Amino acid sequence: MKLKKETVLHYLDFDSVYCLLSLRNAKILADYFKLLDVHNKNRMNDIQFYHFMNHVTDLKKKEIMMTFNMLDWNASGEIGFEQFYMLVCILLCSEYNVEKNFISRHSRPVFELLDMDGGRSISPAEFQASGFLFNLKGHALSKIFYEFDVSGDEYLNYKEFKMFAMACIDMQEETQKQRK
Ligand SMILES: [Ca+2]
Ligand SMILES: [Ca+2]
Repeated sequence: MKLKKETVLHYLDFDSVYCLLSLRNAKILADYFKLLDVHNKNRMNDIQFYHFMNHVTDLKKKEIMMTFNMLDWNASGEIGFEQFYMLVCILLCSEYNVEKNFISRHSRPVFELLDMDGGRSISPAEFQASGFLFNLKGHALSKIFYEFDVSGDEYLNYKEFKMFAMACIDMQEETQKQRK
């Protein structure tokens, strides 16, 4: 996943260590969310979401809709600002190549995001399907999965996922070294 050039998101001041926006910038994003929220419901539906994502990212329709379904975990057909905020932080992480930082800093919300069926564990299919959000691909993904599935039941529970999230700190440092 990549952000398109010169989107509104590029004007936000992003803390790439904590993978969060400053309070002031979170407020700016909240105002932006209100602008997109043409129905004045404090919510965003899948169509609005599609247009926003299509405008700022290179994701295909299928991936955009999958992202929406992940964020809309209770299948209400809408997402709120909290989910939108998290999504924007993930988008900015991919822009600054700190996706793994995000996973390590926010392991609980990421776990819940990836656990699409809400079964409190991540299946290989869920892990594979959501890899595009964090720019984790194919072979590397399944290698990671089986490395951290310590119990060998072909699911990552939160404890196992947390170990992966912690290992992400080292993986992030590796990535940064390679980029230098
Ligand atoms: Ca699951
Ligand atoms: Ca397991």
